[in-house]
Amino acid sequence: MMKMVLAIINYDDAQEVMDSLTQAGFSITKLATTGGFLKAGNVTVLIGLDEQRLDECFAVIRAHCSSRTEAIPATTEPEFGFFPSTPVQIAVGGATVFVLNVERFEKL
Ligand code: 2BA
Repeated sequence: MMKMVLAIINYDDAQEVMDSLTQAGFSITKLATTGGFLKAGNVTVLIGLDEQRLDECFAVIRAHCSSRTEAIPATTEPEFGFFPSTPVQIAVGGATVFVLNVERFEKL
């Protein structure tokens, strides 16, 4: 049965992930996307594949997406004046992966 993997990947990891997926013989489509929280560019990769290759696909993504923390400036309220903001640590990297069932697949 065919599946669609939708992988949201940190911009810095995306090129390596895509190169490795292509090298492993997966067909992929890259979408330039933006995270709602950080409002920074990330990459969503669409991968249509047979479900038997799902584990292999996850292994390739996992191998090239390292989870790490990054400091982002906390938002300050203007009415309190211009105090330097304390950075907040958030987790970046890794991948957010959805697997969807494909009802029909045709190349026309
Ligand atoms: P962003 O929305 O820009 O989120 C980037 C990172 O910020 C998240 O990493 C998480 O560590 C943190 N974060 C997000 N929302 C937060 C909140 N309300 N409070 C505190 N920290 C928050 P990830 O969870 O690894 O997500 C990476 C990117 O994957 C997200 O970028 C978003 O584009 C996408 N994503 C994650 N979960 C999703 C979901 N359930 N549906 C659709 N897209 C999702």
